[in-house]
Amino acid sequence: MKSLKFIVLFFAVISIQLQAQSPDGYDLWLGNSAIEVSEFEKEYKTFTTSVYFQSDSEMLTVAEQEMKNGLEKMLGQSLDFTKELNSNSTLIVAKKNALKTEILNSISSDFDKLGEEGFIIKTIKVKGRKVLLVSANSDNGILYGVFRLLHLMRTQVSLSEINLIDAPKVDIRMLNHWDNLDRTVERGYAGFSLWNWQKLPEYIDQRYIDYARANASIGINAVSLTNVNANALILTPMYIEKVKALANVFRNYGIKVYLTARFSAPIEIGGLETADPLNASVQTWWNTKVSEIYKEIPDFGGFLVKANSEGQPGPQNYGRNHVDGANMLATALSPYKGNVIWRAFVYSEHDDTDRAKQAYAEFVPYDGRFKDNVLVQVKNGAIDFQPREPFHPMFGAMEKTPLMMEFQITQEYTGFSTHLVFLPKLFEEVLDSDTYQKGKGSTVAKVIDGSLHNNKITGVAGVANIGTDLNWTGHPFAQANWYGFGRLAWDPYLSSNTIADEWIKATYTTNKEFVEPIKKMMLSSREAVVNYMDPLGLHHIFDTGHHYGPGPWVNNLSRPDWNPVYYHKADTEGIGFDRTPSGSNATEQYAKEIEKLYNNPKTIPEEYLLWFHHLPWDYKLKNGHTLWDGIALKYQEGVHQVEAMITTWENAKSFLSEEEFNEVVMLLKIQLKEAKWWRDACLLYFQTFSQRELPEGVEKPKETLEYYQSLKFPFAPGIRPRWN
Ligand code: BDP
Repeated sequence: MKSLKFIVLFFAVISIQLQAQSPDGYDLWLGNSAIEVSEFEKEYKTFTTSVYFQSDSEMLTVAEQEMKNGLEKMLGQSLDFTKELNSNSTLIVAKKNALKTEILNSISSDFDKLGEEGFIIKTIKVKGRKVLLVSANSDNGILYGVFRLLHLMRTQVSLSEINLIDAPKVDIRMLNHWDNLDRTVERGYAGFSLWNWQKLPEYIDQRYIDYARANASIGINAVSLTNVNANALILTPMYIEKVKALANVFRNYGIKVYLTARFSAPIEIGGLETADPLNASVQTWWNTKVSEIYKEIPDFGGFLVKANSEGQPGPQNYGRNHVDGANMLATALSPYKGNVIWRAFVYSEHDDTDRAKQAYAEFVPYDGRFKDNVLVQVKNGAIDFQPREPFHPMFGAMEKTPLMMEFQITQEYTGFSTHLVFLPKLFEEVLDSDTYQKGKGSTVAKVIDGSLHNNKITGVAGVANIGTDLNWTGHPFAQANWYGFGRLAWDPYLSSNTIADEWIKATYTTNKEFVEPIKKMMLSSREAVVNYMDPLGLHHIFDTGHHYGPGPWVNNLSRPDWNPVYYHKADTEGIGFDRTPSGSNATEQYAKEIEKLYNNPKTIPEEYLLWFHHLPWDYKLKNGHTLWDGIALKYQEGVHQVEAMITTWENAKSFLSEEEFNEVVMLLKIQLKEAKWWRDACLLYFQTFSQRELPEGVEKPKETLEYYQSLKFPFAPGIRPRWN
């Protein structure tokens, strides 16, 4: 009998564990199922015996529904939500203004730390009874508190003594969708655009709601819907109505909508002859356009603008500058408290100085001249979202301009949605970098959250990796990059370790035997991709156009700085881009401390070596290897790291459903094949210059260089379309 009971219990536990997973990945880290049986189950059930939820606004009604659904699914029982706060309440979710004095007295000072979006989750004593309280100053804060509470339970955190006060450190936490109106997604590897323009505004796809819920759960509060390579049609009444329908869905989840503004829109859809920002009729056109938008979308966020960059129109077409352009749009938006997010991703075909220096040269002289509602959006590095880049020198150079970080969540240069690469590790590295702008400790995170320069407005943007794929992001582990981006935008000081831990527990299981090795695999995956694509500071050696696979040999594109040979500069002497005073002197754009460190190959961190130095093939690395051997061994190490990832995943099989297991195993096997491709293609090509044998331990390439050079991928996803 006893053993029968045990067997029944054993299967009950197993079945609950299996249920806890969502094999198709649609539910993301939010889960949609019962939580694992745990030591805290009783505690959670006690706290949720009688729930009071203040739901006197649309957003709070949505939050209440989220909470009820979430709790009931997790706890596997229906719950009693009351309309009255009474002496039986075990969980109270209410804003400060709805709390009784007896509760308020014990926590009132906490509210000062919450601002508009923060929340408190705390166990308090009411008449000798333990009560769990979720509170905030605003509806938004409650919404975030609700999602955090659900997350804490899903990841099995004890609530019995909880005292969590959390508020975002950054104002605008934004996804940039590079989605075209025909639903293709530039650099998108997870299907088509979520925005079904054809059926909008009438048809509201459930995915819009699920998308908004996922974003709110990690604190994302802004989305720009359209490609930075913009189409002016989005600003016409027909599309504004569709945008309004999306904004109506997102509003209840605390998300504001932004649009990309094509600078030449006054000509293309306005019938003007010019888009000159200093022309009065152009300013009037934008003023009117903005007022039309706000009439429909009163909380419209503003415009994201790519101007005079890669062929996009901009103020320079009229002999004006970035300040003229940004301030003109800022003037139109400022009566409505809208913002201009002006991108600094510029490099010119008429400028033959090092591309890495151009954005700094173009923008830093304008520091202090932008209007208050302008943020300048800067990519994390000075070239273009490479697997590793030193931080962009603009982050240490503009005191009077709010600089918004632009990360790329979509994996344009890190193996598309095919490779498992945990990007928060990259984001963290950038945020932790010290600019030395105001002495030691002036990290990029402090520039971004405004604490270094006391900025009035702050922001972080990530180029989205989301599409119509059933699991949203293509690779199941690419969900962790969306998740991690949101968490870091909320708190740029979070560690990638914490983020990986949270994500694994919420998405799969809290079982240590699974969590620890998988976390290790995720945390090492970013270094793996650097090793098998771009070791020791190599960069931009991707094949043309699609950026899928290696193309270090490409040398025939119309602009020098589009060619990989421009970046690695390999010759019979050596390899690397000299950015010291003997070369382009890009190092002078950094603070003295860094400049000195980076100018010397002996003191520069070796991961940036060939970014800043052209060195002989026999140059001795810190580990005693020659540069040639070191490069080859790094490529090989990257391959080994992917092999280890496969072993880790295979060992975790018992925790996964068959679909979950198989999907990732197949992807990892492609990743391994492609890591070898990168290694072999790059080493064969660089060997034509180094004229040296591969060192011991590096596998011999299976194909010839000519073979790798002959590979073509005309239909690789995400290729930049000819949009105009
Ligand atoms: C590059 C992409 C290109 C984008 C551009 C940008 O290859 O598709 O349009 O950045 O950020 O990374 O504007």
